[in-house]
Amino acid sequence: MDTKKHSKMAWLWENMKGYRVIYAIGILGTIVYNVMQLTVPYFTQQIVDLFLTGEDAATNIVTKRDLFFQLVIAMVGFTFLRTLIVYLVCMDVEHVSQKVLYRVRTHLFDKIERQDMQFYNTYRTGDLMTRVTGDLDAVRHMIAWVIRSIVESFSLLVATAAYFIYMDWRLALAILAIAPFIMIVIVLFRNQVAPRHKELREKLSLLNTAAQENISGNRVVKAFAREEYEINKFDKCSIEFSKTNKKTALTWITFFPYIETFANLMPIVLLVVGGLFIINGQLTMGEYVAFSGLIWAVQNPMRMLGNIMNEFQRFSAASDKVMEIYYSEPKIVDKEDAVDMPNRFAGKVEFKNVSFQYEDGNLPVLHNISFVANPGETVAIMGETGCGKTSMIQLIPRFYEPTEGEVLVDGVNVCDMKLGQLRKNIGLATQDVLLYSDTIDGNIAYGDSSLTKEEVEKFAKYSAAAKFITRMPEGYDTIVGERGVGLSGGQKQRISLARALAVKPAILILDDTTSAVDMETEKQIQHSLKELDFPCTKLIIAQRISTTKFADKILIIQDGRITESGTHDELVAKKGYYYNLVQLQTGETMEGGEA
Ligand code: DUT
Ligand code: MG
Repeated sequence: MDTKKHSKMAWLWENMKGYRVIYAIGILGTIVYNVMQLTVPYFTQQIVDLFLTGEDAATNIVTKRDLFFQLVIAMVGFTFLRTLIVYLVCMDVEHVSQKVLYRVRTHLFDKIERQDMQFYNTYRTGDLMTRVTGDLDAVRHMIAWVIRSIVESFSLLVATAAYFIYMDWRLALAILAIAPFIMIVIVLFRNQVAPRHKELREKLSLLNTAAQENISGNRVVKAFAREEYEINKFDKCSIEFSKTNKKTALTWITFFPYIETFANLMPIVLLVVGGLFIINGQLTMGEYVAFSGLIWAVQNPMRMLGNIMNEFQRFSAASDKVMEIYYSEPKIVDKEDAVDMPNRFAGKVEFKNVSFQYEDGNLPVLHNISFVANPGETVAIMGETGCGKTSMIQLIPRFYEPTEGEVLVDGVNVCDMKLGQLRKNIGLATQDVLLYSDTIDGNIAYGDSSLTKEEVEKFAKYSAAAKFITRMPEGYDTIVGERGVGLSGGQKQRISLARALAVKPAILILDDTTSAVDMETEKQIQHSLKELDFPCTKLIIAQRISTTKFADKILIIQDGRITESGTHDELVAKKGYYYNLVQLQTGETMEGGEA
């Protein structure tokens, strides 16, 4: 993920495509309304010199009455116009910032959605959530406020400086001589505050992660009565965040007095130097009033710089995080010369000397796995927990790629196929069942939204779910998932099975999908899996002999290696691991029966 190559401002500019012109107009407007600030002191100066303190003030007020009113009306008119421009500029930059926010957010979500499994092992949900919410808002704030404030400060400063120099360059230089000192303080401040913002960003991410994990894992917290512990843990994160926030704010407070002192020196210089100039007759009273009426226009930008710098550093820390995802590329993608397969696969699955290790794991998980599942066959996979069953079947839809060897489907290496084509041909019921907050109907038809109601019901029947669904008050329209009605583990598994079947896959992979259903229901499911009305190769991970007994082939995995393979009868005859398993499971039932 090469964020380094892309500069933040170039990245921002890139995402402003289509809105650059109207943003530029907004920035131009910012310059205009700031330069317009000078008109008020200009008119004041005219009025003071002509009608208040000038030599002919008394006559002027009689003879040039019209000019007096014109000046006053112009002053009021300009103020209104200026307010209108400020309003339009704010609307303009806010509009652009929202458009860019939307664009980047969509892009980020798109990126996150298309990432590999490995990505989800690396990034925590809370951290990703921070990136698409808080961090993105800092980016929006940059467009809507920071850039505009920088332009505002500089245009006001430059315009005032120019006007000062036009009125009296010596007095102007005396006042502006203080500016470089303020700049030095600002640079020192920036060096101190930049790491604070990075730290703040990390702490926020930890806080969000803690909140997210606690909310989604609340059942576990409750089961172990660990509420107190978790509240304390969260509190610690919260205190850390708040401390860092304070530290960041304090950084500004330590620099603020210097800036304030320098800024307040400006009117003093004006008073002393300007006073001397008036006494010497080098400056008119009107000019003095204009100077003093505008001194804030030099002070304010200086004072604002600290705040701007703060916000800029916040943007800087946040955009690093956003850009990391923005430019991230999944490693598992279609090759350029990917093989174009027929829409429906025959369903032959073959592992050839496959070894596999997780990128973040330090030990190989699979060693030299070879087997073939012919179209239409049922292959059962058994083995102790942690032996690598789930890892193995995840190589078929290419969630991960083998470190050695090949996984072939219909004779083609899955790495050479188009991901979309490959995955459309696979129906997968994962070990951890996740149902969406949607109706049961919507969940079953997740992979194929064109499914009719009758078809959904048919697949629910296949997976022995129809009965309990129809018993629910709203049947197939019952909302399930996080905010929906509670379902038992076995009920969820059956909906997940129906969802996998509903895509009528050429290859069906069930990862421990019937572990939570009773024997009777399982028998029904097995029966309907045999009677499916579409051709389908089945790979079934299971722990029960009753599930695997009728498979065409049973693979026993131990420590990532296939140690036994064959039919039920062959493996029983072998008197190895499988035989022991049979003894254990049937023995248990018998003992249970005798007792
Ligand atoms: N493993 C990782 N990273 C992962 C997933 C698993 O390092 O993202 C390790 C843990 C384990 C090994 O791989 O030591 C095999 O895990 P797998 O999930 O394949 O085991 P299983 O056979 O499916 O176990 P179970 O029956 O408990 O589902
Ligand atoms: Mg598993």
